Amino acid sequence: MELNDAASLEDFVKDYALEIGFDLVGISSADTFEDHKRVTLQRLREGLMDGLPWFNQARVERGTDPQRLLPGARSIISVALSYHLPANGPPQTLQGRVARYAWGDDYHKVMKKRLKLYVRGLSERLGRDVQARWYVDDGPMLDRAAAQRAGVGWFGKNTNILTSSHGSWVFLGQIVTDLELKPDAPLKKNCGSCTLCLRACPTDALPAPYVIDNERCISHQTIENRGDIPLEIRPLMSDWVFGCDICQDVCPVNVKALYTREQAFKKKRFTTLQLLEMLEMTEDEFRQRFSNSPLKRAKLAGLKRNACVALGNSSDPSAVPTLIRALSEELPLVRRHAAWALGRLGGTDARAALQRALRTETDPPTRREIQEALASLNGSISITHATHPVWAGFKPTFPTHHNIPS
Ligand code: B12
Ligand code: SF4
Ligand code: SF4
Repeated sequence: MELNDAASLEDFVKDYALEIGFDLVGISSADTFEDHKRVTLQRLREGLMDGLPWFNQARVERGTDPQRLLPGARSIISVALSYHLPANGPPQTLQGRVARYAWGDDYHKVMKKRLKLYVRGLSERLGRDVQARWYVDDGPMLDRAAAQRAGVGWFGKNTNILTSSHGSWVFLGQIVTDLELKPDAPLKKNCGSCTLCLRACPTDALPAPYVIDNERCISHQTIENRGDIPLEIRPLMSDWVFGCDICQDVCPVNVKALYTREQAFKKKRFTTLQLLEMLEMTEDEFRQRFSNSPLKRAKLAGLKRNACVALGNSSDPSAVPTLIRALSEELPLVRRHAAWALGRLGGTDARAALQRALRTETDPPTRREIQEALASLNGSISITHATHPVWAGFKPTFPTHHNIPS
């Protein structure tokens, strides 16, 4: 695509983005995102973004002001790239489920490489040094607010950006640039009276339309949380070990979403994880296996912790021997979640192993977790959720499915 072939500069910019491999593109002004800043700062104050220490006021203020990202910014080009692939059948027993966005290569690398090529191509084709900053996910911009303003898609009640052609199965990227471009209009679409996602979320992480309570979201717990998963969330996580797709799987807009054309996402490298293998993985193996995958974000300790939770939810007693070995894991975080899982699976071997572990365990929170697992095996709970260190301070506003005797 050359400038001379296009009817306008805007058409050229958009056609070239599609030619280089993005699925959708739109343009918006470089004005500040005043409304989104206000809403986001309010969410921060209400504690709805708790658990993400890096997502703070300074970041939001900077990310919603394009002039602070690129002095002299005139426009924002928003792109979307699909990662949608046909669904797999339900996972086998002892497998954990991975959210679709992480099935292939690391999208940050894929998108940023392409955005860099795109900006370089723009400069070459326009015969001038185009000033630009580009962001995908880990930048300070509110990617969804930019995509919405550029008409790439509209906000769904599950907080994701929905697109007409590719549903919500898209990654979003932004280029803040000094190119003066006529903006596109936001789409006049919305969810109407549908509330399927709000009702499908197993942890009530969507307390109202367009609102997410970060700490209740399985995606947060399995990926971003570096500590213990709250006790009441664990049984609700089912077999999700990295991310969660439930509120997108039920979305009617996604029914006819086109599939990705991107080779890096077509590979289906990690649609599931073998839970027992995960629990015995070494740091070296982890680095080798996940170096170019979004899964590395959870770190080995996080994936082992998540594997314990999924095994605890599996009702499969064949997991017991591996979980018993995990009681001697180096990391107390993993030992604690292994103890919880053994308390859920039960059986004489699990009980004996928990009793043995209690004799040697020195880490106080882990000791308490073992005691609680033993108590739940005995049909009574020695430490109440309110006083449990993991549980204390957590907002107990939705029903718990933990093993509390009636
Ligand atoms: C923090 C974060 C998370 C957190 C918090 C999620 C959240 N909703 O904020 C957690 C870890 C839970 C998470 C999970 C996921 N994430 Co995430 N995440 C982000 C990140 C880094 C920041 C999001 C943010 O700014 N949140 C602040 C809150 C306040 O924003 P918000 O919930 O979108 O609220 C806005 C709207 O509700 C709107 N609004 C408010 N009131 C109203 C009223 C009306 C009527 C309307 C229309 C709108 C509206 O204004 C708010 C401010 O913009 C972005 C990348 C980025 N830099 O933007 C990716 C990003 C949002 N995540 C992404 C993905 C793919 C996911 C997951 C699907 C991954 C998975 N499968 O597990 C899940 C989806 C969970 C969900 N239902 O949202 C994609 C989303 C792509 C898309 N199609 O929308 C992004 C954009 C990354 C990217 N560049 O591709 N994520
Ligand atoms: S990703 Fe899962 S846990 Fe998070 S809001 Fe959607 S359905 Fe709920
Ligand atoms: S499931 Fe329904 S309410 Fe939720 S995002 Fe999709 S269309 Fe909107």
